Amino acid sequence: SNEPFDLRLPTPGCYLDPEKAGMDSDALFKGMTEHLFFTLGKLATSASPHDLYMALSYAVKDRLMTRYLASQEVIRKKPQKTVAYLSAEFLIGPQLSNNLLNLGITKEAEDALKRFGIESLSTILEVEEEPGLGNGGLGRLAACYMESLASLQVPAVGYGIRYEFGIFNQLIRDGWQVEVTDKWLKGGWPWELPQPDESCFVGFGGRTESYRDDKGKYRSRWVPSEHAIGVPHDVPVLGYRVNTCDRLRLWRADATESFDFYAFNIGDYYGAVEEKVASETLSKVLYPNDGTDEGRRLRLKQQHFFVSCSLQDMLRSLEKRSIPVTEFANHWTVQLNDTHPAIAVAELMRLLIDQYQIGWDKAWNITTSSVAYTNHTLLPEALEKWDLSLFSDLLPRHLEIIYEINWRFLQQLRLRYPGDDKILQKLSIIDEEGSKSVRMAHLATIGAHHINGVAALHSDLIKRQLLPEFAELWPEKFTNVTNGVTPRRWVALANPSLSNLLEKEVGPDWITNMELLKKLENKKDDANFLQEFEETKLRGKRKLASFIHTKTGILVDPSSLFDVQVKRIHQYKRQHLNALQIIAQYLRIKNGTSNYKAPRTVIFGGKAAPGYFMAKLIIRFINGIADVVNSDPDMEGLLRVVFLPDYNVKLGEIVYPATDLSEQISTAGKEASGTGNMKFAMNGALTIGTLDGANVELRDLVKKENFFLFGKTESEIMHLKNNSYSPKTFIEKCPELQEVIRLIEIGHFSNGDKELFKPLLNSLTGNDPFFVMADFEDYLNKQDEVSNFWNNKKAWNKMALLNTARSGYFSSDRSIREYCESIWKVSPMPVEITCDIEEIT
Ligand code: B1H
Repeated sequence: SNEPFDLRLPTPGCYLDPEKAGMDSDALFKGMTEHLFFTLGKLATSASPHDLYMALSYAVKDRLMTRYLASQEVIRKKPQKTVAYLSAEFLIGPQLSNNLLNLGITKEAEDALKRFGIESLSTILEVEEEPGLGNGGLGRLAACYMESLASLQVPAVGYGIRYEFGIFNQLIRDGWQVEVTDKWLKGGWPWELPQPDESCFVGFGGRTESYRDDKGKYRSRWVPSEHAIGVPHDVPVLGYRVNTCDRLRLWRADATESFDFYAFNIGDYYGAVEEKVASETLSKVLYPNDGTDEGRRLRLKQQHFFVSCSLQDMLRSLEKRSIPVTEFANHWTVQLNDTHPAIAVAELMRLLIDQYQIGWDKAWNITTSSVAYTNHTLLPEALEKWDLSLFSDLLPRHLEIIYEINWRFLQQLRLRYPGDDKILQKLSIIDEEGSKSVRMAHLATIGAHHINGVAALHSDLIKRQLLPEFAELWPEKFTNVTNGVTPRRWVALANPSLSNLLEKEVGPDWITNMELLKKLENKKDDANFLQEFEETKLRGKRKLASFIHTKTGILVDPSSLFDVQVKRIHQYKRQHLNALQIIAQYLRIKNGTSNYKAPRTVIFGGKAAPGYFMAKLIIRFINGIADVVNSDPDMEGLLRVVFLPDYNVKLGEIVYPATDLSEQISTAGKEASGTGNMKFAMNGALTIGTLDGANVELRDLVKKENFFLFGKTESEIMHLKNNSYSPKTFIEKCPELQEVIRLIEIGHFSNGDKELFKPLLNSLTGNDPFFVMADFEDYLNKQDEVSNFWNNKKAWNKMALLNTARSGYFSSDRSIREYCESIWKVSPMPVEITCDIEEIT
């Protein structure tokens, strides 16, 4: 057409209107308009949902900046101890909804969106790509902790890696898991602030040499053969309705030189870019193993890369404020999220000694006063060990330092246990058996002032089984901090209808003081209230049902019992125990012996490590069962089985509010804590579970009559193990189990293929390493009890309500307070903001 094109520019908005501080819907609308136009180069008239997501996100990020800068200023002006949370994983999930909630401008954003013709915020939230920078519980815990730190107004930095590719996306093809690269940055990610001026150099390889310093003293120094540059990308982490905005500082690896000019000059163009390619692979991809240490060279490089950048960054922050580095421990408390960053012990020593010329004893004192270590697993396959040859190849100076730490430590042991060489061998950082290796858990334990487990049982097992001699040596170092999850994401955001009800009942403060939910106990016999409570659950179930239908084509009935197991697929988590139980129920329905007046929808979700054959076979097994069950008319209205592909944070937000029964069925003694159990309970699900990890504490809190307990205890499992456990004896005692096994054997769930599930059956009937057969019968009986309870809706709702009411302990605010008081010795530091922009510029 010949209509003249209107070229008037949108007027820039004011982000610091003293009255509204830019938080009203007009200002948001203006901010979005500007970002659409200037940042994204789009016209409002043709903007896609993704464009609008980007525009709104940029406008919201703008509104974080005052708090973000003010929070850093506070520390600069009035130095105070800051938490450095070092973690190879931060599974932060979608950012937009969380920032809107914490800023308190969700409603304003909805109004602004309406002016672009978008009626529901969810249309925009749905297109957000989540950064999958973690495997599972450990990475998600780090994210919950950062959110609680900010909400509690504690100065903190989360240090990690900006993986270009996060945890793979999972597809299900013919029942099998297929992994697809997670290109989360492809559409642009509006939440990060690259800070190239604060980049750091990191060395690798090469050799050490000795030299004489100006005082004539012999010293050692490292001459690396390779370098990379770490470029920090900061993600603001705003607390709930406070001014504290902490940050995640994620390092991206760059090459030191884009070209090797020598190679370039002699005409080797491809060789010239090779080094660049090699160093950029450093932050390329997250290792997807979740609990198996592969001992890969690139993984050790990643660990040293982000740890070195982070420690240099902390030391530099002292220099910038003219604080002597000897004061390090008064300004930084460094938490190691498992041993993945444990090289920090050696790297901090190296930086202090080699770069800052501080003597050994002083450096050791600084290191051990600032570093603490959280252990997250007892599983031997997850305990990191590095081959000595690989280690000395990559980090020769660190190995020298580790030898010195070890020598001094062993001297101490020799005094305490004269002539006991066994204990020296057992506790040494260097494992001398076979091909020698460096034990990272020992390095972390020796270098840390505190070691904590993540649930009471787990912390106890660390002392009794994992590191008993260390615990005897330093009893004061060992402690427990039971995990927690943030109620902002896992209740307020995920479950708005429950949140409204909670607010109506106990007031809005439950979001920051979950113990207030105890007041709900008064309502446990109030039929009307229980009805309303059930209604919130139904809303969640309808939403999940529609999601399931869209993603899998399976129709499920929202009034059936939603029985859910979502978590990484692992043999110790025993998804196959759940699967076997489904087969037993299927058989009962087939035989007409079922007590299933209680229709069930059993839902699974979770990724398997790409190289973990058994875990992948378990996914195939579940899908085989789902195919048979869902296509059998006899199962209609009684049983449905769903495997939800690509379980992640976003999907979790749909699943937790929709669950009636939470499956927490790991072999006792194997799950360090579990955190899904907490999210389910807060959202009013009942748990069927073993006495493992945090289940123990959950059951104590909600009281035993509100928890479906089954299975052998940790000590019973130990007893079986030490008395040549034989699964056969349990199978022989249980005819129903024999039937289940026979049905699998004849290929009933594999289109007649008798080979497909043989490895799984062989494992279960052979040595059954996770005691599935030993717990089967008890589990099946407990599931019957669950079904009976389900038919008494009033009793069920009461139990569910009591779970929500009593789950406040599992708020990550409580966990973080414990870390602050007993390990970090830091206190909150409120951030004041005036609307005078001069103040902060
Ligand atoms: C947990 C891991 C883990 N424990 C190695 N250990 C990894 C180990 O990629 N790796 O190399 C990744 C992850 N993750 C989990 O931590 C525990 O199994 C859970 O029980 C616990 O709740 C969670 C948080 O503490």
